[in-house]
Amino acid sequence: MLNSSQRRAGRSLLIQRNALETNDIIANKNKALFGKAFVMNFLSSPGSGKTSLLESIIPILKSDGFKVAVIEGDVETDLDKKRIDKLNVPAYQIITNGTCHLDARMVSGSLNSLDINGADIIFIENVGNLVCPTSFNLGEDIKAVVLSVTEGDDKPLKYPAAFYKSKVMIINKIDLLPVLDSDIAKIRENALSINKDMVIFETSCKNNSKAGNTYNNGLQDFISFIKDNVSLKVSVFKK
Ligand SMILES: Nc1nc2c(ncn2[C@@H]2O[C@H](COP(=O)(O)OP(=O)(O)OP(=O)(O)O)[C@@H](O)[C@H]2O)c(=O)[nH]1
Ligand SMILES: [Mg+2]
Repeated sequence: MLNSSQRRAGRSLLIQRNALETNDIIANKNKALFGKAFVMNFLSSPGSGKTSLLESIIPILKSDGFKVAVIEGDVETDLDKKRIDKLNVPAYQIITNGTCHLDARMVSGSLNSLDINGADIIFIENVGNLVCPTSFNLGEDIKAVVLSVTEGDDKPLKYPAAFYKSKVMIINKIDLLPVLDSDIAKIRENALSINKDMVIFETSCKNNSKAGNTYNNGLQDFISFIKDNVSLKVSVFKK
């Protein structure tokens, strides 16, 4: 016989399971609406560089002829959308009013206003948080986790779901490595111990050429990965 707190815990688990099942149903509808567009859902801690990555890669994708749209998620502001607006691509800001993640219903609502007609790529920037966003499928093709080198080598071990569920990891802010004791090899090793198939890129969104730095900023490799996935999505969509 269950006591009252066990019954309460059971009810709460049931509610959570129903919420996730409902979320999955809406996510599948989103996926259908996304059509042939390749959709990437960016997860990360606050400030790892999700918006900066978009600012760095979208102009290149645009000039290569790709049609891009962006769905921004933020707890409180539309500051990120304002940054994306400067790139002249369709963008929509979801403000969650305190909720720590995007869910499929919020993304579904954004599709009433956002022009995704003919889009090749839709980027979704989730709320900065390495925990809650991992539980909610939005209808994306892949999740991409961004980890900046300032956050510490141990983060894949401490927040495993974000790394387990992401097909790709972008290790960002590599321009800062000379002033940190961060170990890229350790970040890679820890991430691969959680997800052995993870594709990993090392990037910098800062143009330090004036400072005489000669590192490869890694963005071209990441862009090639996105383009390959656009082609793959189109070929699967045609079948
Ligand atoms: N040095 C360096 N700074 C970076 C890099 N990428 C982003 N930044 C800086 O990091 C800060 C946060 O970048 P954002 O792009 O706003 O990060 P975000 O992940 O979108 O942040 P939230 O949306 O608040 O979660 C800004 O001051 C950026 O200029 C990088 O590659 N190198
Ligand atoms: Mg941002």
